[in-house]
Amino acid sequence: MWWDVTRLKVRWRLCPTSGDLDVMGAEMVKQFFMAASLFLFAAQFVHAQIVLVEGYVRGMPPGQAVTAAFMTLRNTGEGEVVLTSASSPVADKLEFHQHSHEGGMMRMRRIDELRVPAGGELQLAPGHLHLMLIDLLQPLNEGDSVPIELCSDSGTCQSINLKVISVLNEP
Ligand SMILES: [Cu+2]
Repeated sequence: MWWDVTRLKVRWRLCPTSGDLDVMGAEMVKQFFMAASLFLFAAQFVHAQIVLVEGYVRGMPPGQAVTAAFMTLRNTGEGEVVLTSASSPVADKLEFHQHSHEGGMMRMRRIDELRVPAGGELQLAPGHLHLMLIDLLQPLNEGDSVPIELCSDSGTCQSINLKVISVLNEP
């Protein structure tokens, strides 16, 4: 970044206007870059604003390849957070799903993103939105802690941990 400032200063010098402008211009450029870097620094924290209120992973009988996770996420920031992907070491693939009733049948379909409103909450609950864990790589036993990484469209990811609750003991 400072190299860029130096280069701009040199360019300014090539300008046919007076030397005073040269110094002032360079100072303005320097201040602009300092302000821009501060803004970028702050922007990274603006997106680290999702808090896990509660949640769990549904424990399934042995041999099941898929299960689901349910949770309440709170957005403590002032901007909407759009989650676009999730991953976990316990499953090959994680997808955001939505349940729907079609012709009396309960179906689910994959959705591209989850939107957590600014200052609000998003609920993932049985029969509604959920996080699907596909192709489980290990058995999930009651009480196990499952790390899950949630990533937003800004490229920021954050980790949460959810306990496994057996489908038999589900709240
Ligand atoms: Cu699903």
